[in-house]
Amino acid sequence: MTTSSFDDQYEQVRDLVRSFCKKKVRPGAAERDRSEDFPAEVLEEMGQLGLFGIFVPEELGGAGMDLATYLMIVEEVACADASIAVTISVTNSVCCWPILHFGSEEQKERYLRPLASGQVLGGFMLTEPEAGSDAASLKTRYRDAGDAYVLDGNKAWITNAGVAKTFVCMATKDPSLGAHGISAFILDADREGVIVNRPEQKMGLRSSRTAMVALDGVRVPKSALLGKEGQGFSIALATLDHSRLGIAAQALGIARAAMEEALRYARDRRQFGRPLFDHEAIAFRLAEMDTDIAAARALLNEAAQAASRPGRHSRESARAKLFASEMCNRVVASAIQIHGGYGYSKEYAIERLYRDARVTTVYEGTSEVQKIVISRTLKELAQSL
Ligand code: COS
Repeated sequence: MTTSSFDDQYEQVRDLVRSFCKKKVRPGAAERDRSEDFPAEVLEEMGQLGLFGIFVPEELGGAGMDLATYLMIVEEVACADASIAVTISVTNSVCCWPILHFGSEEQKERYLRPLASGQVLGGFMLTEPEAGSDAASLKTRYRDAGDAYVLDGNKAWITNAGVAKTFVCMATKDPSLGAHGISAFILDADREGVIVNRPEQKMGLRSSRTAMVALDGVRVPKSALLGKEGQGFSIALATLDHSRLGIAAQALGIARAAMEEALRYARDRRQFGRPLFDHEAIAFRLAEMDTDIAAARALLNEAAQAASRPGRHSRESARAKLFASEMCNRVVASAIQIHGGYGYSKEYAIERLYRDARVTTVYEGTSEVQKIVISRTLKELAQSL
């Protein structure tokens, strides 16, 4: 494909997703935030548009699009409803992506087709009650039972739990082996012993589902092993290097929505005889927000380019996720400030955006974890000087 036909395709997809979001996603976002209703119907339509198998090749039923297009889609959807964006990004990034990159041909054929069609949602089970940032200390065990593996343990903060059918799940053969004892499995949620707790009551992203999942003697066939035995932690971290870009894109989308709300308010609200926009304190704050958003976009583009080349891109992904998520929280806080007292009211969309933004510096690796990842690469760099 030539560059211009590629650009044309990118713009066509963006226009399609933007117009879908305007008609079908944004209008119900505030109500879903209140009711915590899971948007099954909207997601079904998004599945028909191919938004759940964005990188899955066309021959496996996916949309066969590239990373830049994926990030643009997540940003557009997050700008309309961040809860829906996370449901999409989790299915694409932490479920389809590792199956596509580490799965056997049989696993790809069996799992990617239904995921890409949108009939089946996906998820990722790494975090546990006692293993958050220190993911390698996970305790969910697997044992070899001859013709099957048997999984036992508890997984926490599992996005799409209760609504997804396919999970990539990390478990250890023996916690004393550390990272090297961990293997990855493809887990069907309807297997006996998979027990989904009641959904978490969250501050934001309230119409996305998150729950704790207990694995009680869950038997999975030997063919459920993803990659090689002992490769699970590496698969998890490579997946996170990739998926953190989706969270950066989600943060950009939320920040863009906050910027739009702030601009509208600054245009329409008058104080001291003129629109807020004509007060330098407000105009300069808007200028800083605009610059912050543009800087996050530039870092995300750089990280997406690095991710499209062979080799690890941990530092670039961590930088993009760190900056975009912190930026998003700064921008929504500024937008609240511009709204004054009205920003504190549920009557205004900015109140939801403020809550939705908060988790972006926490999930898929806290800002502190991103700094660990970046500073480790800097240490290697320092040693090579
Ligand atoms: N890609 C592939 N493999 C990687 C990797 C990457 N980006 N980073 C590390 N690995 C491999 C390492 O090569 C190492 O294997 P070797 O010993 O054979 O070299 C192994 O994985 C362990 O790596 P490391 O020693 O760096 O692991 P740590 O326990 O120190 O990891 C961090 C530390 C903080 C980076 C990791 O635990 C992490 O990212 N935590 C956050 C988890 C997270 O984001 N959770 C959210 C889940 S989704 S809501």
